[in-house]
Amino acid sequence: MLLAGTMPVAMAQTTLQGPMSAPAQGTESPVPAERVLAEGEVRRIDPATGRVTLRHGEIRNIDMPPMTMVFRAADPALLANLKVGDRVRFAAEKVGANFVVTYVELRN
Ligand SMILES: [Cu+2]
Repeated sequence: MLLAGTMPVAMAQTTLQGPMSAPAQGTESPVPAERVLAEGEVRRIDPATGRVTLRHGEIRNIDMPPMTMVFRAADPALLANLKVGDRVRFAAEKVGANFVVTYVELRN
């Protein structure tokens, strides 16, 4: 996987998100331009099903107003360090009929 030729390219792309990213770029990248983080509070965790209930603020990338709802975790490991009452910042995406948490970090 660690081909010497591909590594610098991947790294360069991640650093190009700022002022330089706009004009020349086409539609080639399947990766979202930026990760939009929403704020939330953990209300319930169900490790067995990989689901987490969050009371969340506005989630701009999926046009969702604040509410309390259940998300599926993209990876159960995302829930491993969480406990009820934790305040978090997270990223969510709509996948089919489900809303999926793709990233979580604790917020103090
Ligand atoms: Cu919601």
